[in-house]
Amino acid sequence: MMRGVMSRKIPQEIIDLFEKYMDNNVRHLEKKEAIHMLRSEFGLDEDQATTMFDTFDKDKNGQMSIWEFQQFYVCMGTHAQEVVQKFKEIDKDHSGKIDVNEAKEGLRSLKTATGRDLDPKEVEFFIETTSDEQGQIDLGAFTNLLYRLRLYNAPPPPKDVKLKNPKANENPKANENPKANE
Ligand SMILES: [Ca+2]
Ligand SMILES: [Ca+2]
Repeated sequence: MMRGVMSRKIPQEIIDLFEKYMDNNVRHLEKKEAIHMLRSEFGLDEDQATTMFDTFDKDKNGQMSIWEFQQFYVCMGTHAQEVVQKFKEIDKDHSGKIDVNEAKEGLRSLKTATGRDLDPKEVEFFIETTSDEQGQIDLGAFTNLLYRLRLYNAPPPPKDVKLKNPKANENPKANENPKANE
């Protein structure tokens, strides 16, 4: 019973860092303090820190709670600046969001956990699973994408594998294999 409680505890390094910027014993930072923290601890500039704050202020109350900070820390950690830089590189027209074309181009420069390039099929998969209904990827979704990629250690898909084609069932040749009709 106690163990379950323990495992949900926030790691000490995260608490220590957060508490350096906390007033009193309230476990949240006002926007201004949070941005100050993001700048001094993670080397972000004002704009980048503001974007990060807005991205991770999940409940949009203008404060960063220690839970929100933990999310930031786990997703971005010391890579925050790198991630923002990468996002800007890929967002070629500086619209603040990555559209499908920018993503197709940009994701080719990203690596998986094992250090290989993404296969075009995987690029499509990651775009589909990351973008919003308008097919756009914002900085928050992008950080999430990079986080997933850091854990993604699957082998490259075989070259001759065909993606599932819904029309395959209409192909009469499928009936050549009797088992297909079971
Ligand atoms: Ca908040
Ligand atoms: Ca764009």
